[in-house]
Amino acid sequence: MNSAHFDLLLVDAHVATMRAGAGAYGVIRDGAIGIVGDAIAWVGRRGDLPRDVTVTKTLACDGGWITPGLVDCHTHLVYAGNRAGEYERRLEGAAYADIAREGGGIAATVRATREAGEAALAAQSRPRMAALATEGVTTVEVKSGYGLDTANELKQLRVARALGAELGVTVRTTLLAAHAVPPEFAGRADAWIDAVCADIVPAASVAGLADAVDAFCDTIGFTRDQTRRVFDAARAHGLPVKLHAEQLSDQDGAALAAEYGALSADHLEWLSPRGIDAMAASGTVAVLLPGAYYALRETRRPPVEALRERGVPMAVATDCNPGTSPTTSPLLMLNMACTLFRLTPQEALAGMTHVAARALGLADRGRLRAGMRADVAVYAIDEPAELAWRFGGNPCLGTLRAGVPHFRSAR
Ligand code: DI6
Ligand code: FE
Repeated sequence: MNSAHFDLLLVDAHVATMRAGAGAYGVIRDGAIGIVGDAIAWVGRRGDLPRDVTVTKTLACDGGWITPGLVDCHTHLVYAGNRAGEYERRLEGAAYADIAREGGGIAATVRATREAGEAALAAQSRPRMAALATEGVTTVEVKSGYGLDTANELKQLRVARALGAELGVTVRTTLLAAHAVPPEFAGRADAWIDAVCADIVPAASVAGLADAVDAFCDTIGFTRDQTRRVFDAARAHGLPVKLHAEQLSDQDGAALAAEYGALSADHLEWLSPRGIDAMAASGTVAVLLPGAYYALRETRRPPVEALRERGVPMAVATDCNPGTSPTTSPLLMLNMACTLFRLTPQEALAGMTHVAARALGLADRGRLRAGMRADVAVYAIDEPAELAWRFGGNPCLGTLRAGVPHFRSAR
């Protein structure tokens, strides 16, 4: 038998493998993980390591916990400008709709994003992606939707991909041209959807810049029929779909998404039993976004108990965006998912690892076992539930991304 060799061996840690059927969190106490290249070659108890194993580099994890690298499966983190002034005005009583009517809100972010060159847009967005990575994120989804014309939508997607390459984070890009009606099409939403379907979806597809297509189906977004047209265009280009569904009202969007075999339906505060049935039947992931719920002071929770009962997988994400979820803390979202939405800490961590990976169509990450991509996070915590229990502060010591160590302090 050939002797085993690992390029990297992680030791001095407990491991939350998140493997199915392996008990709570798939825990292995006093574990070790052997890495070869960009993949996990071995996971088990340290005492069970192959006796003749040779190792190029051993990395000690200070008695902490190793989890799968976090997957933030819903963000709008590439944008320019900020909306803090709008936040102050809203606290003084101004309505979101009034601000929008005066040219603020999403339109303000669209103006700033259009004005920014690619370098400026990257410079403003880089700290947000870096902050996610610092808390343990190794894969992040980034949506367009603040360009709202072909050139600027593609610019957002290019910047997202470039930042991922620069920071060593996997970036999955989603075209969200059907986020709002741009000023050039004011009062002509159907004409804008025509342009999205005829020009922008094909342009993003030909450029290879979109991994999926999303839309905002709501009273202040687009109708079910308009959403269907966007989905048909995506399907014609072989792109999977996702949907901002049932955030502010019930448009039966989740069922529409399920009809198209969507990877996910996201937000879901107003999700109906019919929508739950449709998602359960199609295997569409429910992406829960407690940051937006919190920031909008919503009181209607997504139907977590019913989703759980029907076996609909639940993911948790930051929704990082300047209007309704200005956060770059995935760990705070784990806390909010439990405190506000009543997920268990284990469900929340699953929701930001393997379930989130599924919401992006990625089967090679999110659980720790041989053959998976070597994306892991290391935390200075005493037990896995601590990740959801605390809020504020960052116990992440570092990550491996495709086997490459990124640690806060030398080791
Ligand atoms: N739902 C949201 O909460 C954000 N987009 C969406 O479709 C809001 C985006 C913004 O206000 O900039
Ligand atoms: Fe969103």
